[in-house]
Amino acid sequence: MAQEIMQVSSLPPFMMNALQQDDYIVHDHTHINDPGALSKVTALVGTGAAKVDKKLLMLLPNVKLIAICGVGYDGIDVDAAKERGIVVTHTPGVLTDDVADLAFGLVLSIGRRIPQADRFVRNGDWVSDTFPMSHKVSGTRLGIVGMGRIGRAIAKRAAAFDMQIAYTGREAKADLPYTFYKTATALAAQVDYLVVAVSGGEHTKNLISASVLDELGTKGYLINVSRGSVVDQPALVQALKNKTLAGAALDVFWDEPVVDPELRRLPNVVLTPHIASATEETRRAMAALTMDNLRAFYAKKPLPTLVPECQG
Ligand code: 8YV
Repeated sequence: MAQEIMQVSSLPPFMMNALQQDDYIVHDHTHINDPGALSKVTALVGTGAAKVDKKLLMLLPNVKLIAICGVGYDGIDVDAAKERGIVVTHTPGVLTDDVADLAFGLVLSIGRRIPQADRFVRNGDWVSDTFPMSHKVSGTRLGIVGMGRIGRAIAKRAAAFDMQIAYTGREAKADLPYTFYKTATALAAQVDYLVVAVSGGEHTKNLISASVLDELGTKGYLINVSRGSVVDQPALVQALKNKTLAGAALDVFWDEPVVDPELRRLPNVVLTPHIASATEETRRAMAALTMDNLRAFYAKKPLPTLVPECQG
């Protein structure tokens, strides 16, 4: 019998094809017009953008799995899910390198002003003007907020650029040679580039506050590849406008895909549309891992990548 599942965000075409090939009946929660179908749904599937709260789960009495195609699952009320005996899976590991690559690309872009230089040439400004000098990346100081898988992969790249690496997180990691700071504020005071790679959610909301930005200072750059919610965005816009911060390179935003027009107008920013894991290869690997979790669930086998809160 075909299993009925519900998508809780848009899904890439190759994921939809894989679901169809496996004979799942896929409902879309924004278009559900048959209330009878709600009780037939046994699993939810969505990307890191999915929002699943208690209210939605109450409408779905037979859901027992939420399979997220993404490493971040801050949109999912995991406590509410666990209370109802629902397990949550995600896709860690397969996207680590891509996210670290983009983070480092953003470090280079904002420090060396690559997108601005590209616009300068395209606009024909080169014939009459000289592009202003940028700032060094090699040999400078890099701070990482959140030393998980992605933080470590960013550190590896920074080490190849001879950067002095420091970090903050829940605790110091005994196996790492980098300097640990207890708070993001203390770390920000000691670095030129501050890269945010911590997970999103209530516990990290506005962690990069006005005072962290103040410490990073007039020569400091902020790079964010985690979640928009981690940065106090109005404070960031203010700091950039007042030039109390040198610049920011952001892949994630409050209320994305809508991006604050003030931020879009600023010259000292590099903005990308949440593309850190968006390579053909990695998105396919993420979809494949999501399918593995779904298949294991219906085959009553151990789930490959449960979120930490659902392990053990
Ligand atoms: C995408 C992400 O948002 O993995 C994450 O947490 O933010 C991204 O990879 C998305 O989940 C892709 O499906």
